[in-house]
Amino acid sequence: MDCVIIAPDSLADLYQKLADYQTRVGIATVVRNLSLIRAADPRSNDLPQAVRSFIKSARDLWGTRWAVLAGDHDAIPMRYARVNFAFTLDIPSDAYYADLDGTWDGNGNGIYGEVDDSLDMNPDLAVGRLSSGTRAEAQVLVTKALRYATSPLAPPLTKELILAEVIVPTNWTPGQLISVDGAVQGESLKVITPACVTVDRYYENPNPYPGALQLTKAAALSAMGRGYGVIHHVGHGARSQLSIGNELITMPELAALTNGDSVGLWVASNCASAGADFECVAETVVRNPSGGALAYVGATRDAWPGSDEKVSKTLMRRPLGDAGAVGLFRDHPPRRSRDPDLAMPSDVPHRDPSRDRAAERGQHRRHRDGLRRPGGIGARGGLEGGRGIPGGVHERGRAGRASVPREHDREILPRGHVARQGALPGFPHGHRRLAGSFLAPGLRSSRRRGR
Ligand SMILES: [Ca+2]
Ligand SMILES: [Ca+2]
Ligand SMILES: [Ca+2]
Repeated sequence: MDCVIIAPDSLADLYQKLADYQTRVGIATVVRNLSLIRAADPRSNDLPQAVRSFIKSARDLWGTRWAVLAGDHDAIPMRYARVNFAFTLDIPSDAYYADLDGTWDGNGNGIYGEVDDSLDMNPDLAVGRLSSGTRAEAQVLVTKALRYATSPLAPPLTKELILAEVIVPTNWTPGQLISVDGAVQGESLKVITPACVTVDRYYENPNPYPGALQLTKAAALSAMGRGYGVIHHVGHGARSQLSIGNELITMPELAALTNGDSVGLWVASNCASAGADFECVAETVVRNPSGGALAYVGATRDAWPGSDEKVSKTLMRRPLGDAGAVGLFRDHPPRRSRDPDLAMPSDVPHRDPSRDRAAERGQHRRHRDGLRRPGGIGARGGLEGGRGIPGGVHERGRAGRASVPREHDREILPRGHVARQGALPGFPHGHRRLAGSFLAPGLRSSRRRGR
């Protein structure tokens, strides 16, 4: 069995259509109901463990190469694993289902992903998520995947869109010194596209890059609505927003995209936009019945400019480099997490530890002490996860246990509300943007820019 689709009982019949198609075209695929998987494995401590045991059995007994989690986080939870960073963080990830070595809780204390748990972190099969909460959403995902597989539109396959803003400083205005420009990553993505691909680039700071166009929200939405085979966003992000220069694109705006069958893969180099433990940007665009995205690769929590670029480039080199197109359920060979190219956030070389400890922890404390608001964005542990499967939401990142909203768990504020600026290189995409949101109004910096 090449592929297993694990689905909540209420959605299994819909995903059976996808399995039937896959099987017909030579990728033997089976749908397994969640309740049966759980009932067959009473010794597992919880549902994620039972699902992972099933995937491991499929891999061992059938040689399964792809596993699809065909439900939202509520039905098939991501595993939260612990990250020790400036502070301890528990980050949700589907990498738990892709790395099948050990238990992810080697010391047996119920906390997953600790250093003491000795994770291998090398994916053993490809895992993606078709994040559907309702039958209507599942129907959209199945329909889009089948239409893409059976009658793809040719033009978008050779069109790539790169949207990149200045990352540091977050409040950048023309003329100001730039520490980290997403356009640099944009250019490095451009040069690895195959010769047959036309790349449209919109940069907040386009002047140094011949051929690049001025990034604005209107230009970005218009381009997204035209439809591309691959769309990159390099910048700040949040669960429910994408930052475009000094503007924000919201989920309702993404839900209103009408690019029809001109759908493709979105690759997010931003914070938290695939935070599927909430309603997120990734889910919004793949669930859009009138367009949006076919698939989305992004972070569930913080993303980091350095590691992000390497993850995105690796992803693009494989599907586009050897086949010329992103194929449904295409395999992306595992990549070792200890690869120095994929540094953990704490390994990003140009971070400032003193800032971490003082500023960040202080922010965290303020946040924890009651300035929380519902909704908002997540953070991500920038590390490879399993492999994205077009047609679904894929979450990169290590994972954590308790769903404790941090300061990342809130919306990005428009730039005018950012209290501090001048973040350091290595700061996650979206983090600094949030600083103002958990300062009490009276503490808000006078340096804010009212743009
Ligand atoms: Ca543990
Ligand atoms: Ca492994
Ligand atoms: Ca969700």
